[in-house]
Amino acid sequence: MPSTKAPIRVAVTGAAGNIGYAAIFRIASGAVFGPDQPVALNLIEVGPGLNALKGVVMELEDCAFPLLTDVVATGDLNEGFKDADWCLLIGAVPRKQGMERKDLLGINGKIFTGQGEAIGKNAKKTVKVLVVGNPCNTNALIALRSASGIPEQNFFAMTRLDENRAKSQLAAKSGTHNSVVKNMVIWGNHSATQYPDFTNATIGGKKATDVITDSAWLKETFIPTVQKRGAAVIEARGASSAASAANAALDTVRSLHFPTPAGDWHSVAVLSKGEYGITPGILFGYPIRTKADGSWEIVQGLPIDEFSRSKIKITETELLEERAQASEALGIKL
Ligand code: NAX
Repeated sequence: MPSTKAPIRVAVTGAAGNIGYAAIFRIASGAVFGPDQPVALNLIEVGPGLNALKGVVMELEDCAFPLLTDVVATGDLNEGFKDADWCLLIGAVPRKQGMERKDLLGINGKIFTGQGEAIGKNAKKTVKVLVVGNPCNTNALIALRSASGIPEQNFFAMTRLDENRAKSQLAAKSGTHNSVVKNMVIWGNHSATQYPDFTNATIGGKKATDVITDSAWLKETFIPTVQKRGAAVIEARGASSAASAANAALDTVRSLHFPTPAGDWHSVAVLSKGEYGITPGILFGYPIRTKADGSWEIVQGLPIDEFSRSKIKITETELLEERAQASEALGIKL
């Protein structure tokens, strides 16, 4: 019997790209919202991606997914974000050789300004927006500032891939399974300045620092391994993380849709209002708990030692620079 629930409509930009392709079939299969929740997909592409998207739509048809009620494939943002409950903003222009970060922020800034405006005009007022396309924290800030009528707490930037990478590294080092590694915060930016916080992490219910007593490894190997994991994957694969990035995007959506299990949290970047002393007005990676009513809160009161504080400062400084550079490139005050 088909479910009588109203479908959840998910808009995905860059839908024919590597991450998009790895994500949308799992959304359609029920792997994100559950086995009795119908879904509809609005797939958005540009340029040559639009042609590839025709093939993706054929493949979706060929899956005959029982939960998939509707597929819209378009290059038009108004059509693409129409009635969306969720927007996964994956498509972005990659940094090319010789391109300054400021140039990249300017180019992507224009894209995320347009997408934010179209989301404000067309999506449901309750829409939640997850930005994956890099530089994702600042792109999300630009989309948030451009989307009139959508609450600012509905904008997120993805740090979940970093969280998953960090958990996996701690599990390997401690000889445990990654499912028992919990309470991992990725503070700050999804970039090489991010701080994967081992001081608050737990392994099998114990402090990670009591299980892994090699403090030099935690400070000098673990942190850079997580920070530079994306580059290591590119080096090995000849292409950037795609399946693991799609998986992390879907983990993020699931973690924001369903209540967080007691005693744990998940990492995602949200608009800072000064929590943990961070400058307000940047999308900053925090520990988040999703409540039963679907709203979320930042976990408060975690101890931040001097080492952690110095790492958090570095990533905050980078995000403030990104905000200033994007503001300058776009000619607006973000
Ligand atoms: P691909 O180049 O494979 O795909 C990007 C797709 O987006 C292309 O099909 C392109 O036509 C489309 N596109 C570009 N501009 C668009 C626009 N304005 N509207 C709609 N579609 C548009 O890249 P992929 O490997 O899928 O990566 C996508 C983005 O994810 C990149 O910006 C990448 O840097 C970022 N990542 C973010 C991660 C994170 O943890 N936040 C990790 C993985 C990844 O590096």
